[in-house]
Amino acid sequence: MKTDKLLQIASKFEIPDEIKSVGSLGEGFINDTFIVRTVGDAPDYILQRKNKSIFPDVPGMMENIRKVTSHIRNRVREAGGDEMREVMTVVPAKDGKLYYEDEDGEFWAVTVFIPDTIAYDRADSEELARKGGQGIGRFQEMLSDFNEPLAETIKGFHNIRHRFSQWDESLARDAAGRKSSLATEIGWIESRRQKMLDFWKLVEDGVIPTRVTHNDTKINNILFDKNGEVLCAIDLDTVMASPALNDFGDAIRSYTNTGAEDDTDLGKVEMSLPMFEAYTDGYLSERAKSLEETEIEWLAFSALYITYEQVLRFLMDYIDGDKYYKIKNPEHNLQRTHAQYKLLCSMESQYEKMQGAVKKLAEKYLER
Ligand code: GN1
Ligand code: MG
Repeated sequence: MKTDKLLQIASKFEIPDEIKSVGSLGEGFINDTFIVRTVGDAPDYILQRKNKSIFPDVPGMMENIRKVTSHIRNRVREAGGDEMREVMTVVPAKDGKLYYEDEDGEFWAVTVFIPDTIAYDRADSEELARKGGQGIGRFQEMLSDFNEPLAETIKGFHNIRHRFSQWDESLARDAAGRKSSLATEIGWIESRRQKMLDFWKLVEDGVIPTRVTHNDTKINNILFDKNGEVLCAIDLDTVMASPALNDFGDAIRSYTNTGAEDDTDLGKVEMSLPMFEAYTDGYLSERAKSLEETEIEWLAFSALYITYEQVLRFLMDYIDGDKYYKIKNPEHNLQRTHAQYKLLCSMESQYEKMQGAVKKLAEKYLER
């Protein structure tokens, strides 16, 4: 993307300081992210082109983010925290909207860049996993009294019944002609279909409550400070109503993986039980008293659920001809499928131990 064009887009936002440069940042799978550097000591900014084929209602999404960040900002202020570092700050466009739509119909948004932070791609210590769990626990806790309506930014995002309807259509279309070579992988999905639907039924029936959650809690969506403390959750595009369990499960999917999300060396991919225990410890230290008993009962299962969903989503995108996730090679979505399936199997084989750890840690914080 041309610098001139990026500078022109940045100039549409309420950035009071003189802009020095705009450069690419990070490796998100969905949006395109840039950093806007300003002169002197003034803050820098994050400029994002939101992926409108994935987010059909960017104005609604930005309104969600505004509501949630202003709620969290109040909580941070009440607690005497630093409201420019412990929550994201949305910068509106000069016309007052929370986004700018360019002449090509692309949607852009700006937030304040928080300096001196670390975003990890992988958890390298139990301490980090514990802090990460506390961070998401605190995020959920701060939103526990949030009661404004939120737009559903992606329909049925963690709803496996909805995912299966997409999956069935995708298989019927076989858009890239890849289905016939994927009998084994498709079997992985089908053999667990009923079990996953049975779990989701508990959500549909209200046995497991729906709350306001982040929905994309992989480790690099949390900012840590230089002392190893969690500052805030970023990438709030998917903040919406969902079971709290999904944030836990998605975090476990990334914090506990001893390999990479797309590792081609499957021997490296396992779920680390000590990392599971550490994350769960951090999470429950913040949330044990607020969660319902059924949520605690299904906490360990949520890791299997979200990892399974991720296998399905990567495989479905491969079958669709790679339309959703950015890929680095033609087989990337299949590699991701295999690596996430290996992780799922590792979780399944340790499931009883995971349940035992949750029970023990919940008792610790509930002093039962
Ligand atoms: C995407 O945007 P990013 O890279 O944080 C995806 C998540 C997946 C994740 C897999 C909106 O997250 O749901 O779990 O990739 N986000 C969306 O790494 O689909
Ligand atoms: Mg992200």
